[in-house]
Amino acid sequence: MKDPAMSKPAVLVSRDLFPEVVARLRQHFEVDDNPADEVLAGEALRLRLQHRQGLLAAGGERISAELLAACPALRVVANMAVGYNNIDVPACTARGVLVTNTPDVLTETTADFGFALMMATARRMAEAERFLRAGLWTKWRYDLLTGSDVHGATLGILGMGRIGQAIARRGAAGFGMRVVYHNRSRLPPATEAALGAQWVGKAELLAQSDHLVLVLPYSAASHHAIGAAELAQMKPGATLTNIARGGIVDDAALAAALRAGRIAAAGLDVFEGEPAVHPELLALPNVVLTPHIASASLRTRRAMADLAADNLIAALTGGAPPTPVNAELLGPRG
Ligand code: 8YV
Repeated sequence: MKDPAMSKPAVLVSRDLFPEVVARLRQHFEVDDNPADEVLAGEALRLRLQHRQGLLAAGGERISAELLAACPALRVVANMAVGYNNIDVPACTARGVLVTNTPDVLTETTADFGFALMMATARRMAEAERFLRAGLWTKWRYDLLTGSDVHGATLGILGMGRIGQAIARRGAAGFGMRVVYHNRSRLPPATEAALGAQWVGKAELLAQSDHLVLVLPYSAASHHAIGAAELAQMKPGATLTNIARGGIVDDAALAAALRAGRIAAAGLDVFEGEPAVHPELLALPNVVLTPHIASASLRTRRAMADLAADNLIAALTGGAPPTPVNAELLGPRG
């Protein structure tokens, strides 16, 4: 019989992942992986996670207090994402379960995508491509698919963390945009000056932005931060881009505003109830839709997987996890 004291910790890798990363984990752990890439939730997740010490949560699995209660051996949840609204962090902390995330490695890639989605939205690129592929391009017209300018326009950013700041830099330095932002905590004046960004109240942000980009974390407080009332305060020709989380925008209210021409267009990488997409959004021409891929460059996804693995390995082998969320569980360091 195996001596349990000698056996490796057992971990679950919730979704199919880079084989090299799974192989590295196997050097340290008994790994239950998921090459079939089955989406694990509810009972299926509970059965796979029960009796395991670690989870590499690669697909935004929901980690609830109820699941934690059913998995008393669990010591660490390494989330392969910077956002961790899928995890009940206070419940994890109460049970001594360390939570880690993957900040920094995805900042520039995600900012690239946010800027690209905003540009595609302003310049109607998805609509233009559909038009061409449908064989509708038969002649030049002065107003064919005319959009709104990005250069020189006012870029509004709601949420000014690492990714928001990286988008601000692109707008100010690369496109001569005036950058306004709203965030609960204001940046230090020197950081604002370096970014060329000005703090404004939320109402001013809505009223002044030509292109509003959402980059704030999802929480009960940010649920429907953009709903009918907020959309009504935006400029009629404005665009709205959401690369943050579904649920920050009221998708039904957005669809109504787009249908009514209340704002010009929207670019959405995240949705309420994704991967389902509100049917009215799917039917509208003036919305660019992408399947939650803002961090999806191959290099960045590999860096995210590596960082999640580093966190899992450190947490279960007595090391210092590089990016803890509930760092208070680690006690004083250094
Ligand atoms: C992830 C993300 O791909 O990091 C995040 O918060 O939204 C994405 O980079 C996604 O969360 C995977 O579950």
